[in-house]
Amino acid sequence: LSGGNSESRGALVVLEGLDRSGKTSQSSRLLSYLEGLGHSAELWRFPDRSTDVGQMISSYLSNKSQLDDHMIHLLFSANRWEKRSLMETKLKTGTTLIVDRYSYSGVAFSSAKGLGVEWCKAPEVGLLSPDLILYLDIQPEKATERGGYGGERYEQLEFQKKVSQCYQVLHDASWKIVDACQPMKDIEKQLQELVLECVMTCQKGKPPAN
Ligand code: DGP
Ligand code: NA
Ligand code: NA
Repeated sequence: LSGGNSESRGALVVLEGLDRSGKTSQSSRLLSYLEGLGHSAELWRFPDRSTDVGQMISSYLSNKSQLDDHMIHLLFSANRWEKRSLMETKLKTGTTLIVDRYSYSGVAFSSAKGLGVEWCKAPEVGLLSPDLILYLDIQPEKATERGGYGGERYEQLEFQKKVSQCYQVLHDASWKIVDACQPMKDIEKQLQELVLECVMTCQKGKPPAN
């Protein structure tokens, strides 16, 4: 059974973690894995820098523009909202989405600047809820050792320490925490098992969280 079954839907799988935690390379490995098994899957990432809003975000991240903390928070959120209906269509028609960062980055990075957590969460309400949240767990000090940061606005140890603390406050028992300091192959294996189980459950028609 595949996309033709109206009960069958794709899974919304989100990867979260600090900068340099390995989300991006693990996301593309997951995509190859699912495709290799014959599943319909796509790799998405937020911020999606290809849109007009995404370009404003990109310019802010590369320090080419300065924006009020609240405003950039809302732009990141808008960037998720502008993809919401396409996201819903893909999931409904049976495509699994592996998403590199989502609302949790929004809340963790902005609350790390001192904005209130509840204020940060508000614009995210109504976006689709993930079926699975994978957190690639790494100490901020360890992350900095990984070939250095690319020089974007948030890629600084002191700030990443705050983001790490904010993620600790955010996550609940449903998140799957994966130790990002294990050998790459071991991380890959653990992620594959978690994602495959989730994909199979969604295929069987488990109702979406919202
Ligand atoms: P990436 O393209 O995954 O390297 O993300 C770019 C940077 O933006 C990274 O430091 C994480 C941060 N970021 C991602 N999403 C959000 C968000 O919604 N709000 C804020 N404030 N920062 C975010
Ligand atoms: Na980054
Ligand atoms: Na990334």
